[in-house]
Amino acid sequence: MIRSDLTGFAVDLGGTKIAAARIVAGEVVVRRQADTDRTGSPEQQVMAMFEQLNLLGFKRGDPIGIAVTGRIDRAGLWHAVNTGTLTSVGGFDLAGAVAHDIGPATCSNDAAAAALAEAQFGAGRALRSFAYLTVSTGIGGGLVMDGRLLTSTNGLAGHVGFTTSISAKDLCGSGRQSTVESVAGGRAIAAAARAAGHDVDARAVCAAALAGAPWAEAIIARSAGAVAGLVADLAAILGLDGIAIGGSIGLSSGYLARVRAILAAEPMLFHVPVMVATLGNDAPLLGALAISEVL
Ligand code: BMX
Repeated sequence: MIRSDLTGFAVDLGGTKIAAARIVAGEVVVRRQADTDRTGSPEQQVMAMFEQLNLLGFKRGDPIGIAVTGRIDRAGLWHAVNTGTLTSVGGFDLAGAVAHDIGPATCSNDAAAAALAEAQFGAGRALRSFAYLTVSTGIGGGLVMDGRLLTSTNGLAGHVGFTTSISAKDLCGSGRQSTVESVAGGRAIAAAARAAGHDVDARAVCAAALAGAPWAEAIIARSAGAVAGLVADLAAILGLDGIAIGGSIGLSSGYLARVRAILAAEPMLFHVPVMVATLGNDAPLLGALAISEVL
């Protein structure tokens, strides 16, 4: 796949924001964003996608890719893994509804799409064993081995945020205890801030940590520590050549440096080059459009 061949539209529906873009010759030329209604029905989520696309000038039949938070199984059914993030999405025929309301489109997980884009056009180019991690509302991931995105029948492959962490102690919205996501993701960061008496979102906690506020530094250090542990675990499982970190928290100033510093304390064998996702917030959008060639 050549990046400049990508022309069309893409949607990235995350746990906090829904982004839509018009892509011309591999570049995002117009981008729109709105808040995700986390409690909305799946039908309402599809309508929200359609509204954003309409405003971008999308017409039925234009090439389009859709990436969403949550797993998409091989039958095209969409399920929240963390039911605290999307409260009303469980086994919905996303591919069918999109085909009916918007037009035929490939639907994929947001982090899997981003992983593919980073592997083909970004930080993972030329790496044989590559992973992408998004640190955003949740902790998502995609694994690309020998140029192939790892997929599974149930769509759970790559959901690395649902592995466990020694820094975690809470019950995750996935039903698992002590997951990486339950301590490191944006919702966990905001909850920890609330518990510390600061009713702010994860982005504000990142900014406060950067400015040196001790309460915020403690929360972000815990998140980065859990992500560094996950990186070392992935190194052990896959022998990674490199791992790119994206997502609104992962891309925030100082976050990657914290992950690298904590990873440096692990034995040498588990050190993996940790890179910034070079496509930034465009990665899931470009991947959503590119992935139709793969799935
Ligand atoms: C969660 C999970 C993943 C997703 C990841 C990042 C849900 C609803 N989401 O681990 O499918 O890839 O979050 O997504 O179960 P985001 O919401 O942070 O963009």
